Amino acid sequence: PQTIFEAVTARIPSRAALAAKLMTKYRDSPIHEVTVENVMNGMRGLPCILWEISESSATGVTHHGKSLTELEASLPRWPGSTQMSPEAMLWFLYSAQIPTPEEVRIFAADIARRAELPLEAQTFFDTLPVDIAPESQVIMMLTFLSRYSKFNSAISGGISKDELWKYALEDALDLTARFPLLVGLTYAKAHRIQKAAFLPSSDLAHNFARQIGKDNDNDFVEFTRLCWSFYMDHGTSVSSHAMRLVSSAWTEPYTTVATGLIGGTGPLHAKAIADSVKFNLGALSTLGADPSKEEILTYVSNCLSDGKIIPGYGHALLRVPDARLAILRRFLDTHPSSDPEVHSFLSLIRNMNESVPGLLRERVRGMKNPHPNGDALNGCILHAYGIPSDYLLCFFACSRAMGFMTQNVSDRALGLPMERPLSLTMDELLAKVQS
Ligand code: NMX
Ligand code: MLT
Repeated sequence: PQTIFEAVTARIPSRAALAAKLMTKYRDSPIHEVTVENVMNGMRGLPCILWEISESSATGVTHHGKSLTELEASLPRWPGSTQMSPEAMLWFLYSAQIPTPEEVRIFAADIARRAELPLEAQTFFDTLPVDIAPESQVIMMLTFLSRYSKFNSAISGGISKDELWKYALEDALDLTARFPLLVGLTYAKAHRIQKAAFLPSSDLAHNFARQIGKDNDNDFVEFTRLCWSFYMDHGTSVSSHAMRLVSSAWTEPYTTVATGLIGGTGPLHAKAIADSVKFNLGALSTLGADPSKEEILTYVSNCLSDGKIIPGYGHALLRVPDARLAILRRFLDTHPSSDPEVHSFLSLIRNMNESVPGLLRERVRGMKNPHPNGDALNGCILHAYGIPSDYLLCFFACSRAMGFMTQNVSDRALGLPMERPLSLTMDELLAKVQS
C-alpha cells in the first residue's frame, strides 16, 4: 500500500507539467469576456480561480471528474459501514486515485495518531469559559495552535519553495485530526462529558462520536461519515474562497481553516444550517405536526412579507436541485427514526421542501433557484440526533476544513502565487463600457 505522501508525490509531476503548458503555450489565450454583471454581481459566472480538487457548475459538483454518486459507489467504506468514508474521500481528493481499503486503514490510523494537543494548548483550552460560542472557542484554539505549524517552521527555517507542499500536507493531516478534536473537546466541556482520546483503530467519525458521547448511536456515526465525506468541497463557496485567499499569502493552515470557519458564520452561507433548524422548529410549533400545504404556504408567505430570508432555499451557483439534498433524504429513508416527534419534524421539512419552491418562484421574482439546498435538511437531521444548534456550524466546518487542506497542498505543490485581482470603482466601470 502507498502512504498519502507517496500518493500525492505521484500526482504532482503531471499537474505541474499541465500548469507549465498552460502558462507557456496558452498564456495569453482568452477564455471569457468579463461583463459588467460579472463585476457588479459578486463575480457570479466569472471563471477566474484555479481550483484543482473539484469542478463546480450550475448543475453540481464533481471531483476529479467523478460525481458524488460515482464516488459513493467506488470509494472503499470503513469496515461495517454502509456510508462513504471521509478518509477515503480525502485520499481521493489528494491523489485523484481510489485508495485500497488497506491504504484507508493505514491513513485513518495515521490521522488518529495526530489527534492530541500539546499540554500548553490543552491548558489554554481549559481556561476558555464554556459559555463562549463553540466556533469562537475553536477559532481561538486554531490560532493558538498556529505556533505548532510545521509549515511555518519550514518557512522560518528557509525551506525551498518546491518543498513547501510537504509541510502543508503535514499540517493538513494534523488538522484533519485536530479540527474535529477541538470541536469534540468544546462539546464535551459544555456537556460535562469525560475526555476520550482518539483511537488509531477507529475512524474519524467514530472517534468524534466517542468524544461527544455518541459512539453508541450507530446512525449518528454513519451520518457523520456521510456528511463529512460530501461537504468537503463545493468549489469557491465563501468558506473555501476565504481559506484560498488567506492561504495564498502562505498563511499557515491553522489560521487558514479558522478563516474558513469565520466565513461560515454568515447567514447567507453556513449559518443557514442552524437558521434552518430554527425556522423549521418555529414552523412546527406554530403549525403543529401535520399542517396542510395551504398552512405551510401562508406561514412562509408571512415570513417573506416580514422581509425574512428563508434559510435553506436558493443557491448562488446551483441551478438544479442540490444533489446533496437527495443524498441526505436517502439516508433518512434508510435510517428512519422510531421517535414520533422526530418523525413529525422531518416530515414537516419534507412537505416544506416540496411546497415552498413554487411560492418562492412566485413571490421572490429575481430568485434564480427556488429549490431547497442541503442546508434545508442537514442540520435538522443532526438536531434529531440531539446535536444542539450552536454546534452545527462547527460540525460541518470539520469537513470543509479537511477538504480545503487538499486544495492547499495542491496550491503549494504547483507554486501558485498570492491572489491579487484588480479592483475598480463604478466610475471606472462606466468609463470602460463607454470608451
Ligand atoms: N429567501 C428569500 N429571498 C431569497 C432567498 C431566500 N431563500 N434566496 C434568494 N433570495 C432573494 C435574494 O435575496 C435576492 O434578492 P434581491 O434581488 O432583493 O437582492 C434575489 O432573491 C435573487 O437572489 P439569487 O440571485 O437567486 O441568489 P444569490 O446568488 O444572490 O444568493 C443565496 C444565494 C444562497 C445567498 C440565497 O439564495 C439565500 O440567501 N438563501 C438562503 C440562505 C441559505 O440557505 N444559504 C445557504 C446556501 C448554501 N450554503 O451552503 O451556503
Ligand atoms: C457550499 O457547500 O459551500 C454551499 O453549497 C455554498 C456554495 O457552494 O456557494
